[in-house]
Amino acid sequence: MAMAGESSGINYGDCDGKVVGKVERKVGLIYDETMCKHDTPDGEDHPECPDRIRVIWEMLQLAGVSQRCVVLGSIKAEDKHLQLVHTKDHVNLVKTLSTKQKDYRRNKIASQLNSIYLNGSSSEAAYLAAGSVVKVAEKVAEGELDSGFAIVRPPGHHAETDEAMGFCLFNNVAVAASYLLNERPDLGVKKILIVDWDVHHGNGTQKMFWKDPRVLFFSVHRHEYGSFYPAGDDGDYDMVGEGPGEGFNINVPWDQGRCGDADYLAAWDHILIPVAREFNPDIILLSAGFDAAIGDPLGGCRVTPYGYSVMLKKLMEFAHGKIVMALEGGYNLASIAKSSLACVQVLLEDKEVQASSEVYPFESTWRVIQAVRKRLCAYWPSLADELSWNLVNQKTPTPIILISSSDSETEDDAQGLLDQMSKLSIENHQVETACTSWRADLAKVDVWYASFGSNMWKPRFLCYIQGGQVEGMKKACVGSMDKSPPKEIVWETFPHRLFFGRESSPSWGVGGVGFANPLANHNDQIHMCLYRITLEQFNDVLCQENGLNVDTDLPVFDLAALQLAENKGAIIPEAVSNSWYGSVVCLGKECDIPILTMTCTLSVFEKFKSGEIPLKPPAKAYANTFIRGLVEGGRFSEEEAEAYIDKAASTPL
Ligand code: X5A
Ligand code: ZN
Repeated sequence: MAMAGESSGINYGDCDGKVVGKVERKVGLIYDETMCKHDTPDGEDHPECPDRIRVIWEMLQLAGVSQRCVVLGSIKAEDKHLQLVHTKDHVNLVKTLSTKQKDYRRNKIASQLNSIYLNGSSSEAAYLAAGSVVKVAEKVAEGELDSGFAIVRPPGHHAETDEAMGFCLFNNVAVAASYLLNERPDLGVKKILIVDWDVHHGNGTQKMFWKDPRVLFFSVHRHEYGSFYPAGDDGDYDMVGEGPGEGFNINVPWDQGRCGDADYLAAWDHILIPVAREFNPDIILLSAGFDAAIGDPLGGCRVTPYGYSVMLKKLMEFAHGKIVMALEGGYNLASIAKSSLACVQVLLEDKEVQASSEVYPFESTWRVIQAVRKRLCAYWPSLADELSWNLVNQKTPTPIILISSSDSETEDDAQGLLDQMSKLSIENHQVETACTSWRADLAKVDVWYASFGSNMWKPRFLCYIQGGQVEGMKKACVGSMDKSPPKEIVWETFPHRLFFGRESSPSWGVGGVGFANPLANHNDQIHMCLYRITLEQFNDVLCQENGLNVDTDLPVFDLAALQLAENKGAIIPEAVSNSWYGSVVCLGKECDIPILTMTCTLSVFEKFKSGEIPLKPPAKAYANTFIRGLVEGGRFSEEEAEAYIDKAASTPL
């Protein structure tokens, strides 16, 4: 097992002086097939589908994890507990749904609500979902369990005091929080931290504890200036609570999709964790939606199971690890099953979390984090310090978890199940349509991709379009989604500097990597091979050149970026801003079509110039591809090509 005691924080039972070895934590689980009966009335597909909780449960069983947990029976919530946060009318409405004789009556009710469907079993499922979260919370608060996960549906965090919305009928987590605070003073829970990592804002929960300082509500979500569901200003960072609750409501509103582990962990490290340390909760309730997961058809973000497990692990240092997870959203069956498994494994403390440093938050992430810190630092002094320049300009650790070989076998089995499950999933189809829509638009626009490096050699460049691996390449390229060859190829010379830096490249191994000076200089000459391709293909080339997956649901370099690059001469697309070729430079136009190349950013160029990053001559195999490209392209004789490369490699900047 990859498990070194020191950093894992496991209960070693050594608090009374004797080391008794690892004591497994008691983790409670509730799952009940009855909650699967809540479904669309006439069987149409809907992302919030019964299989969501089924696949999570099956995954936990298949991985042998549920067997190590305490499995509890579900239970219906009591009306008086629901009424701690909901009106009598709302509770009655949900209660009487099942007594309605006909679907059309329920359909009428549902049609008056925002994003709600109802059938004859919705009421029972809603009562079971809320009651089950209350039950797990009670057991964790009592100390009978260390932590727990209520695998429930319908979800809860959008449900408001008097209104069902956003697939939510009762606000399960809010009912549980209010139950602990108001009905069970004997349990001594005085301060509750609610963490809502569902990709949507927890508008219902926010309102229910708006003026309550006993509940610190933290929600991180896509906001996009109020355009993302549930649209409006409620999820903005200046919504901090009111009266005695002022400062006890924290929103981290992403202003773009695509956020991933690095972005979420930056919000953890620079907002949530320092605040949690000050707040010092007695228990943590987690609105655990998995719709920020990579592959989610509604969320568009890219949090991995590792990301979730690190976020959870970081929360376990508080409240003696008393954490109650309640499922909220999450609509890609494979993603939610894997993410749930990763989380339960963290609750069981059987994985060690380690940091590496390969992925960075977006620039906009730092902007949002700084705005939140500034708005809330009056209440939480630990947010007052300015984040260091180094931090916001440089890398943030990416989490990885060491998985032992025995673990990965189970994961392989689980993968098999997931493969089967994903065939049943309607979401896959939706993912595909979301991913392909931008492609159609960008496929209509042509650009020249100007290559000054190994891509001047045509067979090498074709790998980026058609996929494959040529001589000397370390690994195969997947190619572009559009495999049509370049429409035209021309050669041109530009007033930029060719130089070599860095140690090695993933495709060529050890040896310098070629760059063009991002700025023009009339004493310099760089020889370029221009391929006329579509803007869609250019995106895929840009991704492959920077080691990103081409299968992105948003373009890295869209029409707006093209416009900016044309006007300003260069732009740094956010998704590649920390990569080697992080800057897209527009060198002008040819036949009215913009000429684009990719190179290092100006700030990296400055570091080469100052010597902070050393120049490195190209390795022989790498240099040969330049020469081959220049010669086979008819630009130079072999001697001329060699002289050109030698000069670029030996002249200081
Ligand atoms: C719980 C949850 C999402 C509602 C989206 C409505 N709800 N378009 O994820
Ligand atoms: Zn959601």
